[in-house]
Amino acid sequence: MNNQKFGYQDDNQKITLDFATGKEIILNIITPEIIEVFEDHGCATNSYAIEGNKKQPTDYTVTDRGDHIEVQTTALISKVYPDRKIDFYDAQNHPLVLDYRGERQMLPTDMDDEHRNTVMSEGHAVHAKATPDNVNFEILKSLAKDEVFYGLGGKTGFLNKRGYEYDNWNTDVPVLHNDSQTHLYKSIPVVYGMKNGYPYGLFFDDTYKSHFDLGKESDNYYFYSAVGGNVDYYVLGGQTLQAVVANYTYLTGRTPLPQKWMLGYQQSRWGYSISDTRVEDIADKFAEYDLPLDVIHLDIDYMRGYRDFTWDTTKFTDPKAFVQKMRERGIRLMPILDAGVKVDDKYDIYKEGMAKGYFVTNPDGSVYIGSVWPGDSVFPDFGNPDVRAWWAKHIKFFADMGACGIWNDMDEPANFRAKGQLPDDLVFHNGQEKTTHAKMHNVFGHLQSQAAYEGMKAATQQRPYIITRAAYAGTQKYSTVWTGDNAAVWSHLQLAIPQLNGLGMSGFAFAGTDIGGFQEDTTPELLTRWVEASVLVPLMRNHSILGSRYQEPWSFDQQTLDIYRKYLNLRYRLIPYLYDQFHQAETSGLPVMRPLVLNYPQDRETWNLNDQYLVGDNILVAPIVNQGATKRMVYLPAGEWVDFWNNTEYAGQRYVMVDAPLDTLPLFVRKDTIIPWGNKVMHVSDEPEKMMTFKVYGNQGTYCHYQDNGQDFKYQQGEFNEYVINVANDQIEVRLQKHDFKPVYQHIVVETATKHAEFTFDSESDQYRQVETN
Ligand code: MIG
Repeated sequence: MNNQKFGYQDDNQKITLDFATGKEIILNIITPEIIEVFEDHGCATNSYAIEGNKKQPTDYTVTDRGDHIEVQTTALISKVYPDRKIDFYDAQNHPLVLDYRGERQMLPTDMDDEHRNTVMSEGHAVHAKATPDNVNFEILKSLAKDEVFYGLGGKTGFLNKRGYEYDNWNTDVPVLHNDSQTHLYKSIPVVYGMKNGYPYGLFFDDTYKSHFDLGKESDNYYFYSAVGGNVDYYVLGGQTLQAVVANYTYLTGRTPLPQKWMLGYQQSRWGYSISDTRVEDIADKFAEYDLPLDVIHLDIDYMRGYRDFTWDTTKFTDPKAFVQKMRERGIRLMPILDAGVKVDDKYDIYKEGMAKGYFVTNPDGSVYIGSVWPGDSVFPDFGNPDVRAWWAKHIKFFADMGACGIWNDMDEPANFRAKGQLPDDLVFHNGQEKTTHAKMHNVFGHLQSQAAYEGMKAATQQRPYIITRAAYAGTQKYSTVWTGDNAAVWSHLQLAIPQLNGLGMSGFAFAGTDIGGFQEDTTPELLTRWVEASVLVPLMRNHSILGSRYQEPWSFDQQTLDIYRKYLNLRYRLIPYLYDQFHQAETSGLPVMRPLVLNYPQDRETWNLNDQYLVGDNILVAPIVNQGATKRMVYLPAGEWVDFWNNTEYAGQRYVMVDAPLDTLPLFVRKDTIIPWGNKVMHVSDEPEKMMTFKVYGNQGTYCHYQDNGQDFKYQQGEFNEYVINVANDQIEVRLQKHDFKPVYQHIVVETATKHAEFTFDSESDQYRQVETN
């Protein structure tokens, strides 16, 4: 080295690089495919996204190449230069993530102060530009001509994020979500790229407000900046885009297997919970109209004056008995819980929290008072582990009531004062240390969800059902998510697909949108197309705002009701398939619902497909998302595909035009695939199913089907069954490959295009006997 100061120390997968100027940079080798880049800016280094030690013993070399230092694993090569630039390549030397050698060229603006005021006086928004002087650091990476971007959680816009800028700052956005909103309720700072077709990921583990510009400002670079925190990002490698996503979920955690009924249909509306009779009326209507249902959600009205952990007994005479009564009808109740706690000296939660110092304070030490539904409200300091334990303990109130889970809302946190936010300088805990709201804001919902998850788990020993609106990277370990207050407009049905695919790529295998649209008045056609589009969306919930036109399945005409019922029935038939996918997702770390690019990254046609999705590898959904459309173009990727409705076979890697009258969702199954086909039911039962059907699409196939008790954690001790169905050369085989969950299907039916084969369980041999074929 000609420059003496440029050098490194190598300490057990941690390579510390020294430069002539500036701070040291640490390359931390987590696995062969994951390298962390760290530069200390004096901030706490604990992570809320990554739990436990993810570092695996990894072979690597560090070599001084004269003009640069090279750190190499079997999968990644990083080259560090004396001018502090770092470049990452895959093992074949394909460039993945290269520092940009140049300065930012801000977009020209013709705006001066005077004109800014003129423009704003009419009500136009004038966005502040991200500039180097209002952030702590910027990281610029070079951009290739064909580079595409995915991920970032549930941001607005299309699937491919190239050409847009985004912020990470959890925000309640009660107005129409459109492409110009750079941030909504969640901040998931992971971005996946493909450079010349080679995949990589970048995860910036920083909870402070941050910004991505993914080729909006320039065709030559993209950049990330943040207003606080350390430079701390992970370069994710992997042979395929799937491997890169799996590396991200390895780091931040995987969506746990849900209870099976969570995959059932759910009905919600702000206003149902004004009384037990109103809720019961909804349940009655589902029965009357022969519509399956698993959960009714209770919005804020069930509470006593919007106080958390209370139930208004003037509206619900005996809440516990009521929950039980509904449960006996096969319906579970899911209460909402808000972040803000009512200021009220006669309210135990407030009193306890005040006495223990559990609420967020102003810099002068006084408790900060904001405003939410209950009026003056205080905010739990969820960064303090004692506060989480306290909150978790109170969650038992709902568990004892028999509630099926917790729906966390307003946990950005939202505030009706201070422009909808909490002030940046409020005092929070980060573990035992004190810090500010600016640091803890983006993990508020994450930590509230963690507390709810832990409280429910301790109280019930079952897999908790938590839904949250706000989230950070890693929240998927604790909670499912919905995309917040969408609206009953066609553009939001269109938005739902890239949004949910983006969430899936960002670790959230369990997500959904408000079917029908939350705000504004839906139409029969929009509602119909929305329920069709959601038939395989993991979280299937219809929800709407108080005062909007009713959008229960029976709210319109007979045709709307009949089509709605058709898709709810289809959903329940496919729950075993979805459940199998969730079981796989927990080990693979891949989403259940996914964009085609995740499975076919080599096929450029998939790079910008916004209106289709895959469920696992074998089902392709291509919903109608335009008013009046009764046909659409569907892209079928490589392989052969079978039309679910009429068995027409198509060769893939081409577009096909398909008919889609109002009652038809274009749906395709990969040829030579077996799909489990559940029984026709009105609710997911607590009792194990006695029979299962498997349908063969094409002429052959093999499938492994998973079964457990659908409720608790015993499956983690191996208490589950695996059935292998094999169809080849006209032979049909059913094999119980693993039998550690006691109940088994007594009957199994396998249906091919021409045959119907029945099997019964023989307990003596612990296997199936074919009893009939026709
Ligand atoms: O908009 O609790 O996103 O699902 O119905 C006000 C009332 C607050 C926002 C949630 C929405 C819920 C509503 N809440």
